[in-house]
Amino acid sequence: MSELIASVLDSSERVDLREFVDGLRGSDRERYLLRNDIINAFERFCQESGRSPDYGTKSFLGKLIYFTQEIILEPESFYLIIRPVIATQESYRIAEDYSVEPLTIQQLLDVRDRFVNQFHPEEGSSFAIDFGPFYDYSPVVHDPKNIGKGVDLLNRYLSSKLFQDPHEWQAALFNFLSLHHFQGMKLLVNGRIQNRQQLSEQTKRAIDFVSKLPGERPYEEFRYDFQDLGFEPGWGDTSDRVRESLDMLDALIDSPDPTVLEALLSRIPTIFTIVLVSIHGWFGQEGVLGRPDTGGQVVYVLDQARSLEEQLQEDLRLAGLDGLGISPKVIVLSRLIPNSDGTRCNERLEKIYGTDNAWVLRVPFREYNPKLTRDWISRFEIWPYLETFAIDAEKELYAELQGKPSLIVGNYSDGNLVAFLLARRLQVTQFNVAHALEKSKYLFSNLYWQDLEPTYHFSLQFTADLIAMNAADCIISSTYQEIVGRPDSVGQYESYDNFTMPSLYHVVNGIELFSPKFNVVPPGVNEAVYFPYTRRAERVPVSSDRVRELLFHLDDPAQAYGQLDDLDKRPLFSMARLDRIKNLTGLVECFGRSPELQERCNLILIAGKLRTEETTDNEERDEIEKMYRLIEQFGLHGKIRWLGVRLAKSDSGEAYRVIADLQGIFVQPALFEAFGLTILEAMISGLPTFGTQFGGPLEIIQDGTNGFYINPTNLDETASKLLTFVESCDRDPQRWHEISNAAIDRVYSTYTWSIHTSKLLSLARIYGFWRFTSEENREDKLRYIEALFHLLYKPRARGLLEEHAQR
Ligand code: UDP
Ligand code: LCN
Repeated sequence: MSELIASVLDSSERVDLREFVDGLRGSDRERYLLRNDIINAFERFCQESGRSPDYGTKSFLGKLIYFTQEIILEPESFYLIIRPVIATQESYRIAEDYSVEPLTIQQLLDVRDRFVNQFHPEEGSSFAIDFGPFYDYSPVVHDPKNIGKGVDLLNRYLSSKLFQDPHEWQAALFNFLSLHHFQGMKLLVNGRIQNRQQLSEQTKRAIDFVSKLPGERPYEEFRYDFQDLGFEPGWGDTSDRVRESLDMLDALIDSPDPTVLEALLSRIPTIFTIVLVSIHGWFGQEGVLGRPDTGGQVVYVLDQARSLEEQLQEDLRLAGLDGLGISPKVIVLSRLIPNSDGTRCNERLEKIYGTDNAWVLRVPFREYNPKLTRDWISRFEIWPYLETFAIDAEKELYAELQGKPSLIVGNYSDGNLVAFLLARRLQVTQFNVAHALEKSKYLFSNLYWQDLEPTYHFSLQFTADLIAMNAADCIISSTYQEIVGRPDSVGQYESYDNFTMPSLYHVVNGIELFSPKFNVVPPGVNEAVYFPYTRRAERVPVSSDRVRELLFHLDDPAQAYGQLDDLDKRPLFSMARLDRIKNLTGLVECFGRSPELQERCNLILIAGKLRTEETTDNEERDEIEKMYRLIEQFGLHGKIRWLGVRLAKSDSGEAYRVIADLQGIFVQPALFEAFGLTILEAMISGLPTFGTQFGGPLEIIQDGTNGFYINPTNLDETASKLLTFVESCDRDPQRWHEISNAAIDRVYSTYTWSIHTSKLLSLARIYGFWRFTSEENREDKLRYIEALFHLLYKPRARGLLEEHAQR
């Protein structure tokens, strides 16, 4: 990259760079520009200076700007933070005389501190958090495009260990297989096999034995002969399946290979009970979606719990265990909210619909401050209550499971922290799902953390994130971009690689992005609720009528604001929680600024609430006020309809379909969207979807093929993209169908829960084995993590608790 900088500086483009940077300065001598600002400014610069149309892409400067993520302007010099390839970063100081100097991470963090006036070396250096050394013992992915396929690397690594060091690693495999039992029942290998040598010999004998049996002989019929050979249940339900499994074991011992390792580990029954930790918000099955902090994560976890139970049942049947009375159990661990506002969040246990043995288990926060802890608490305020929650939850889980779970999956920063605390105490495999890392959602959230602290408490959240993501055995991400972004944008996990929390700490190596712990496993969509509008036979006409009435006609001020003047216009539809980042108000403004769009379309929004008195959430209140302001400002009466309702699940599915009946369009205008389940729901329903280009939708949608990207920070451009599509559909109705069909195909081919869960369970078994074989190596990292928890997290959490007591 330094060559590219040299090419700019050694050519006539040096003057262009000076001109561009001077233009950025404007009247401010000091400025901090992020990617979106830089790109917009450079486009403006090219236009205003009358440069040729291809200057932006062909010039050295254009190329340099393409790689530049941040520019920090100081009075005399400036800094370029460049991302030459995914997951790598370089930074340079360019002085007034155009000399160039590379910066170390530590120097860059100091520059950032200086920018916010928090660089005070005379008072001592900053506390540096560095996880780098703890990853030295584990394998790393080399090619950034393989990031997120960690399990492939892990299988290769583990099988090469078996090959290179057969004594030690076969012994590890033998110990692993001997360890398993479920509620007192021994599984897989019994005491008749004493060591790796005997395991190899007995495997061959057992293969010989089952080979002589008829293929479909049920396992129960030869269980006792098999036990004499040293093998217990778990290898298969029929002689064929048992033989297949033992063949894999035999092959793995004699000639280890990653494919066989993966196939064997994925089928041996090591997972029976799973705990999914999802704490904040209102975790329930009815009447909760759209409330603050209550959206896609609840949908994701409930659908995942159902699907996991189903897949585990199938796996245990194939392993020959269901006939022995072994059945799976899935528990969603959440928070019990005593003042439950008409929901079931005050119930300790709630069965998950459509399952045999999946439950929501709710554990209350301890009542340090009953005024607060009896009510819903914003996810930004939850931190002081989590450690004791984990302690109490552990007891409740033991009571429910009569033992410890096989796997704990955390969700979001709070759930992941609790998953870490539980997994550490119980010595269980820990998986993390981020859903949304707030660090990327709120720009400058770390640099200005002190200003934001009273509202967001990011110092606690980011510390919790660092703790949980480093402790996790495996991180499940919904997209590749969630980990390391795209060639031109930083990933959500990548943003934890290095950052400063001025005056609190410097993170010089926050997460190893090349670690095999990262795996992309996208979620699915509940296909019983969300399905294409064309499947008329599965739709219930009275429900369609009721939802249509609600969306377009119902005159009830408690539920709807605004009546539409012209019902023949094409509906633009959106549904989201009313938080700032969801940016529904941005969509209203975009619509308001485009009379042409208003000419052709109505705007219909489903957004939680209509009245500020009904909410205790700050952002929700601000957004409600802003929405009314914008409707007035742009005179949108008669053109917009805002529904403050919480739809039943089936009605929300029908809402998308009713809009699709009218050849409408779904718009997701979030300033940042980690993944975006509404995008999947809209697409599978057959709605052409315009999704934000910031975050997950960028990977779900293929622009122009099965949907479109929008830049919600550029409202006029967004309006014009919508208008172009609407006009093309008006001219040629086939255009709408083309995108609609492609959207449906995209979801069915890539985003289903059955693909998700079979992958997740396979990972749980493989990472469980890795954990078992690397136990000693992990201890040093976990001790470091505990130090951060006790010395950094807990004192701050205690401070927040005291603050709560003052309220
Ligand atoms: N949802 C809903 N009613 C609302 C708002 C949202 O039913 O008023 C549902 C929506 O159908 C989707 C989920 O909540 O299933 C939102 O998920 P998404 O991933 O889009 O966003 P999140 O709210 O998790 O940030
Ligand atoms: C949270 C979010 O903000 C969404 O982007 C995701 O789709 C949802 O969780 C489910 O992972």
